[in-house]
This record gives sequence, structure tokens and C-alpha cells, in this order.
Amino acid sequence: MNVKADSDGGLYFEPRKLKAKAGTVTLVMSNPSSTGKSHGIAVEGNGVDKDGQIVSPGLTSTVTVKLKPGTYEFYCPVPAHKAAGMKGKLVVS
Ligand SMILES: [Cu+2]
Repeated sequence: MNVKADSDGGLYFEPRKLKAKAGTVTLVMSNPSSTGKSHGIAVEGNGVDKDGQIVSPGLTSTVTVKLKPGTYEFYCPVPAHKAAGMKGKLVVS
């Protein structure tokens, strides 16, 4: 499942909503060089809380989690980025 960090430095992810089947889910976040910022990908909810690595512009961060059906949040683990809007919803069924 692929997510892209903002390519204009605006602190958001594209898309903001993801759907997955229950089981092992891997989120791959590409951080375009045009963001000019380091970003990462993390997943939290229903007892799960896992951060992928924070990567420089031009690189990719991945996180793999085992998920049950439910609603989770994915976000950027760089301090203040989540609060600024770098987050989205992951619905697992
Ligand atoms: Cu970020």
C-alpha cells in the first residue's frame, strides 16, 4: 500500500485515506525530493503503535504491522508533522 508525502512541502499525505485487508499490512511512503523535508510513516490504533524510519527527501520509509479489522491512523513521526496535518485514516476490514 503506497502513500506519498506532500510534494510541495505542505505537510500532508496523499492519499489521506487507505483501505486494507486484515493481516500483515505494509505501508510504503515515498518522500519526493521536492518536499525538502525528512518524513516517515507510522501506524497507530487498537493497541498497535509502530513507527517506520524517518527518511530524507528522495527516499522511502516503510512500516509493517499486523492489523485486525478496525480504524487506524497513519501519520508522520517527525515531531510536529502529525499535528500540522501529516496524518490519515487506514480502514482495515
Ligand atoms: Cu513529516
